[in-house]
Amino acid sequence: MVEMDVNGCRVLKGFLDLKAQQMIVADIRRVVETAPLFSPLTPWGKPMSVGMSSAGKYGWYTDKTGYRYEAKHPNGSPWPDIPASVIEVWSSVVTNLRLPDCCLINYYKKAAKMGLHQDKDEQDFSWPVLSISLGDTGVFRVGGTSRKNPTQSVNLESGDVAILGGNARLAYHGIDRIKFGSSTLLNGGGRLNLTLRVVD
Ligand code: MD3
Ligand code: FE
Repeated sequence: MVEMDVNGCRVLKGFLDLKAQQMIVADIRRVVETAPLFSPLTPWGKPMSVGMSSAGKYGWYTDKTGYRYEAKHPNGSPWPDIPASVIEVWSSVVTNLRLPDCCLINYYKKAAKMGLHQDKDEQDFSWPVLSISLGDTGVFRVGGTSRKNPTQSVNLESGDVAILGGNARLAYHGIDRIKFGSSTLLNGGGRLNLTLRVVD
């Protein structure tokens, strides 16, 4: 395991071994059977290129009304529990004093990307966000707290864990592109990213 600092983001390269990655993928497959992936509409009415769902007390959601957390999937069911295999990563890297309220599931196919943005729909920015990357490599870009600040890029590969806390918590960040076919972890390819968040 190698630890990197990318503009204040801690990236733990190779944190999860293959067995741990496979366990988490199996658990997330069960989550999306109950809470299917969907492509939320941005406030501008354009569907996101990333497939999304969530587990936990809250799920992140967007439509013409704006960005927010919701207690239910758009199908009306409560979100499934966050799998223990995923909670385990949070407890070992962040703390076991408070557990995350949301595990946002992002699924990137070949052409999916996520533009530079800040994560600020949560109530308390003193809690970090933890990210788990699975499957194909994503080219991740992170800057500062102003859109004008310079950015750095790093490849997020399968098994990498990133912790976004402190000054980096409100950094602009995004996924420029997916290196489709770079991993064999997911049948059908693509990239799965899980972000664990304390919401309220
Ligand atoms: C830096 N997801 O869901 S994870 C998101 O790979 C999101 O799917 C990306 O950005 C993905 O909001 C990036 C890494 C990440 C997550 C949260 C952050 C980086 C962050 C919050 C603050 C700064
Ligand atoms: Fe984000």
